[in-house]
Amino acid sequence: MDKNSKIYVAGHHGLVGSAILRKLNEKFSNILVRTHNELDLRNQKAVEQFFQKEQPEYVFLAAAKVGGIKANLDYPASFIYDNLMINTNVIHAAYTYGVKKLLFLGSSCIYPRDCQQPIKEEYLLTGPLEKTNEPYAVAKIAGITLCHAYNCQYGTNFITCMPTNLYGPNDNFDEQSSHVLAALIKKIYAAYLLKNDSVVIWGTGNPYREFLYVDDLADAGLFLMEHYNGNGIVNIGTGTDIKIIDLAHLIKKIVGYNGEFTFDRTKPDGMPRKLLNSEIIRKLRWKPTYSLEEGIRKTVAWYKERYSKAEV
Ligand code: GFB
Repeated sequence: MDKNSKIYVAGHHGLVGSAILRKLNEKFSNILVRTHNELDLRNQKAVEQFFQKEQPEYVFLAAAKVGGIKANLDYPASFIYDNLMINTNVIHAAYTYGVKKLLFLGSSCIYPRDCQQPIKEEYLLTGPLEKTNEPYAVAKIAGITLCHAYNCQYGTNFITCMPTNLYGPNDNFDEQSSHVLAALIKKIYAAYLLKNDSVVIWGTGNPYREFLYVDDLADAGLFLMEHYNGNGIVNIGTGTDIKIIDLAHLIKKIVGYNGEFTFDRTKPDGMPRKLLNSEIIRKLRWKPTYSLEEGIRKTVAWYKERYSKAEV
């Protein structure tokens, strides 16, 4: 990619897309974006017309219907339908209109629920998926398979990466539909402001999760777009994970909250662990910049600035 390459960022308002846009704005001057209202990526005709008119050279496919464990349980049909349509329409249009390179962003939930840890890319489809996010995972696996099949049949250059759990500015902080780190920031900060005695943690607090600050993901995505050409999926993680209850205590320390934690065991734990093996991207000489504590401090600062007391 050079400075004037025409680059389309699909999903630029979301956690990942907005981070990729920030990163690209540092180096490139011809970046294309469309809001959901301007272009519904589930509509094949609209996507074809957009690609025909704009002829992007590079595509970052960060658009997706995303959400935490409860959102996946509440809306399984939306998670599989929306993501299948988005992935299929954008990948096919990218082929039809000659996109030079496309980066497809998957998710660590594509791997089998009980596979060996840390998870290597080769473990894909070697066992049953985690039930709580199977529809979403199947749509992401379909997206990976689409990219690989188009590369084989049509000679396209559509690369695929699998980030671990992500967090950072522009995340979804809605208590019901968000992922755990954003949800805990919202709940713990609200309890701090309102001087509540305790904060509820869903499940047992015993699962482990690996968290990558979203600006590191954006840096990795641009790195792969510029330096990686291949049909293998590439994991993007930090290499360390943390127990959910210990994550809650870390956020509690950063926010300055002094209350306690209680557990709502009616909520599911999901995968017991999903620590990625990121050796492939490490061997390509990429590694993350932010520690978990640094990333949480930056996210809490962003959250405090963005959300007044009235909205907590
Ligand atoms: O982040 P999360 O919603 O999704 O939940 P997954 C991670 C763990 O945190 C689960 C626990 O064990 C939750 O029970 N948890 C504790 C909470 N308190 C909370 C809370 O207040 N809110 C939330 N949301 N969780 C997602 C997939 O799985 O991983 C997505 O559902 C995607 O589709 C994403 O793949 C990367 O990490 O379990």
